[in-house]
Amino acid sequence: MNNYYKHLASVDQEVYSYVKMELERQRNTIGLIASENYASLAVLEALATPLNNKYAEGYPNKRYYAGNKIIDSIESIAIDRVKKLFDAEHANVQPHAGATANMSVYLATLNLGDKILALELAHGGHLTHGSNVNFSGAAYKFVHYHLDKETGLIDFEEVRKLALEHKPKMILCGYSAYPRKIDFKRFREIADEVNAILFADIAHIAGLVAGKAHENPFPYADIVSSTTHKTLRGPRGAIILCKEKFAKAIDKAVFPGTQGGPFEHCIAAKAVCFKEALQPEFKEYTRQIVKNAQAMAEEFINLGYSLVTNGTDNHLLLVDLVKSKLKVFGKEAQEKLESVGIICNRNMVPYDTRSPFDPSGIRLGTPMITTRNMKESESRYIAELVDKTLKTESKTELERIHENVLDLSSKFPLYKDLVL
Ligand code: DSN
Repeated sequence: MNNYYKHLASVDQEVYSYVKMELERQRNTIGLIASENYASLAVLEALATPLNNKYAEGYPNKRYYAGNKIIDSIESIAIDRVKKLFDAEHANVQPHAGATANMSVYLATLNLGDKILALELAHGGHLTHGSNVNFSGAAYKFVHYHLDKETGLIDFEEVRKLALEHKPKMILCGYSAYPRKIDFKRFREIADEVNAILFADIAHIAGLVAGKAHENPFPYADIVSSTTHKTLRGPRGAIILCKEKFAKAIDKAVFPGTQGGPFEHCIAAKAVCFKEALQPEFKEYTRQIVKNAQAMAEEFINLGYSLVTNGTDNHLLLVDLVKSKLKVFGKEAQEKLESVGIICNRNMVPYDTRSPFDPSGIRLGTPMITTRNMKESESRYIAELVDKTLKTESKTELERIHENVLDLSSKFPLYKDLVL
């Protein structure tokens, strides 16, 4: 069979060999990072096209450079598909990343220093939701709501109280480490009480929303942002969806507000991803993501672990290692798991008393193993492997677990047609 990357291999052996190594790493490990996925070869092929070469500042039929008729068709297809997927009135498919998408949303709707009510980062929020080491925290005045200390759920009483007290111009929902469904209607009611814009950042759950395994933020939200590479399983990049009344301001804030030329090869790959997500199989895929996460959560609970909110409704679980009475915490747990080929990330848990560098928890997600066709039994088995890894000190035992991981990985092959 032909080498998939034969030109790369002949021009740059150094980069090619790292690509090969990374492919092998992905094939031989169990990926549990809740924000990652394996894009299809169709998506990857769209990324590696001559569309990369074109400058197309502006929007379809309103470009600043010549030669954009075909590019216009591609971007228009992406826009039409994503509007259909999320039942959105308007879509901008140009944001290069989730962070620039959020920056554009703020720029389009707020003045510097305006107030935004959002979830605290340490409780599952995101850097662009007002962290003081991020542009958002420097440019806007964030007030943060929290999760309930007992249940780990969004404390709507606090959200309402803070909204009434601070009268924010925007209320933000949508998170990076929240294992439960988001009640968009409830947020809308609070936003209406104080006349705030409701902004949902659904980067983590976009695939679940597209597959109808989670409620759509529309019609409740005014504006929705998302990355395209997480549960949505597309190329790296982002989108902004909004109600028609924000369309002009959003488009202006993306270009020329925060970005220059759009990455049209990424936009083509987004179009492919939206097509894939519109298929009935994608619905099945997203339902299986949730079933796998729930099976994994159940197994952890049976093994005596404490999970934030005691389970999950979506694609991720947050294991509280301190409450689970383990002797390893976030940093060591992440490293130990990597040593046996299980890849996850350390994570703060609500009201964490440890540092972000070595927090109390680990975050585990099932989008990647589900893409590899693993089901509930494999999800339970992975929980057992995680448990054994975290509890043993024996080198031989860790080597045995690594063998189990390699064996499981080989039974669920990745990118079979990709021959390097
Ligand atoms: N880095 C992403 C995550 O892991 O949730 C958020 O941007």
